[in-house]
Order: sequence, then structure tokens, then C-alpha cells
Amino acid sequence: METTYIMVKPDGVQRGLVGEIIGRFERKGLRLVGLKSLIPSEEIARAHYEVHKERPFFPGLIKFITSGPVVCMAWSGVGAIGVARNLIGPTNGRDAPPGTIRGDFGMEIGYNMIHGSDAAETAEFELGLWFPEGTMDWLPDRENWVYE
Ligand code: IDP
Ligand code: MG
Repeated sequence: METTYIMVKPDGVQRGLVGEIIGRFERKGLRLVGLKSLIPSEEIARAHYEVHKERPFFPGLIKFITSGPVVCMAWSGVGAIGVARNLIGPTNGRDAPPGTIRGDFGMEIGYNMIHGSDAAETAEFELGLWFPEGTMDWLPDRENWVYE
């Protein structure tokens, strides 16, 4: 079992895509173990995107991510990090295949609606950053029909 950090970014919230995005994760069979909405502080945004701090797009990215509400989520499942990245699709919506979230709804690399952890170490770091209070430990009954 893995847990991954997923976040609907301000463009996804502004466009009213929160329900659509959550529905895709639910229908896939992932388990929701954390959910909240907030307007990120500059401090948390900078920490989250620390690896990109030298990139030319960094200042714009921080301005964008702190511009309004995001939806912070933790989703669990077998291989959840990779499963979520596959649901999300490549960074630029113009290159992302149909059927992925970015492929179905995105036209810009900067407005790609959703974040998903890219590896076990980043998931651990991001979950600790956005969910310092921890996540829920529970098993939905339906899980007996998701995994054999
Ligand atoms: P990812 O979200 O698919 O993991 P990363 O390369 O880790 O993509 O970049 C993090 C985020 O930074 C992207 O999701 C996007 O919002 C933003 N970003 C990346 N490259 C660019 C760019 O060239 N212009 C503007 N924003 C960018
Ligand atoms: Mg990334």
C-alpha cells in the first residue's frame, strides 16, 4: 500500500473541476484518506516546489499556487503514486493523452490543474508538509471488490 499527495491547483478549483477530478480517483478504486481546502501560504508553496526554485517559471508558479483555494488530498492504494500519475497524465495538457485529467481538460503547462507526488520520498515529504495533522487510517468495505 502507498499513499500519494494529490492537489487540485487554483485553476482546477476556479474552473469547477474538483468534483470531476475527485470522481476519477474514487472510481479508479483509490481510497481517500485526507481532504481539505485552503489558500496556500507563500511559505508552504515555496517548500512544496523547492526542487524548482532555480527554474525561470518558479516566481510565476508560486504566485499562481497562492492565488486562491487548492484542494489537498491524500489517496491510498497499491502502487497509488504511479496509478495517480497515470490518471493525471504528462505535465503539458497539449501532449497529454485523452483519458488523462490533463489530456481531457488542459491546454497549458502552467495551467495543468492538478499535482501528484512523483516518487515515494516526495510523497512522504509532501504528505508531511500539507497534512502535518496526519491522514486517516480506514478501509472502505468496497475494497474487497477492488483487490482480489
Ligand atoms: P509535474 O506537475 O507533472 O510533476 P513538474 O515538472 O514537476 O511537473 O513541474 C511542477 C509544476 O511546475 C508543473 O505541474 C507546472 O504547474 C509548473 N511548470 C513546470 N514547467 C513549467 C513551465 O515551463 N512553465 C510554467 N509552469 C511550469
Ligand atoms: Mg513534479
